Amino acid sequence: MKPKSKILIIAGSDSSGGAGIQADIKTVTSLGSYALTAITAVTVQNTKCVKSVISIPPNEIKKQIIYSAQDIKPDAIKIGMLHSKAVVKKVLEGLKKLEIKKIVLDPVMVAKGGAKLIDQGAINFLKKNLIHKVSLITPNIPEAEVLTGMIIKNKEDMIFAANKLIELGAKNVLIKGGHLKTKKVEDIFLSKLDFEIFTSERHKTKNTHGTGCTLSSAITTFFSCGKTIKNACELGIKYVNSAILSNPKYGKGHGPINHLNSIKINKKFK
Ligand code: PXL
Repeated sequence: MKPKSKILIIAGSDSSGGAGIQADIKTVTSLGSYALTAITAVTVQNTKCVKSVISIPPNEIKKQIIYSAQDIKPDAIKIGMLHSKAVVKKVLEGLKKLEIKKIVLDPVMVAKGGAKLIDQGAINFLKKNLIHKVSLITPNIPEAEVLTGMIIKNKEDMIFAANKLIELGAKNVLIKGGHLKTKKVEDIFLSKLDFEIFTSERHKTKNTHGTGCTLSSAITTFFSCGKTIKNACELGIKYVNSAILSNPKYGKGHGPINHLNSIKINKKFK
């Protein structure tokens, strides 16, 4: 099988393998595309907590983006953890050189165990300078609250927040409803011309580490292959739900999901 498309992933490393760039690469690969990367930070963590975070020098991040992607031209870009204003700035400089149109931004802020992965300067700068340049932004509820300055308690608040993000310049918004205590999970998709609520079953498990990274990478992969951004969101949500359902129950904390759920393993390798 040949890769269907090429995706550049700009994100941080998660040593436990469940989130961050590891989740991104596994997702892109499992969905049949080729992943190239620019690593923004290295985290030391397991399923229970984040021990430490170190930054990659911002100019090295820009160089990874340009040097790799000018040689192997990506069809789309997924952006994850950008922890400082200097990093956001250099990523923007890198993106300007590449001129790729399909970009999905997951505004990563906090790890599952509560560790902060971004500083306030980066949030302000990202709001002003990055949101309007990407095709889609995929905040969860706490991230949407930070970006809009409002409290989100229900579906109506989610829709209001999505409108606020469109006012801020976002082209397409997917606010993920997993953090609300509703029976079903409702994700809100909004653009200037379109609105959709994607409803999924809520699976009772603590093993949801990396769902945000996985979803945004899955959406980027489907989008890169020619699906509309809305359809890519719907397909990405389905992939994440199957990955949660078949999670391998690894680790003592918030375990990873099963990125391989889309692959039928060749019997010869069993
Ligand atoms: O799930 C958000 C996330 C993104 N990027 C990195 C992470 C995490 C969560 O742990 O470690 C590198």
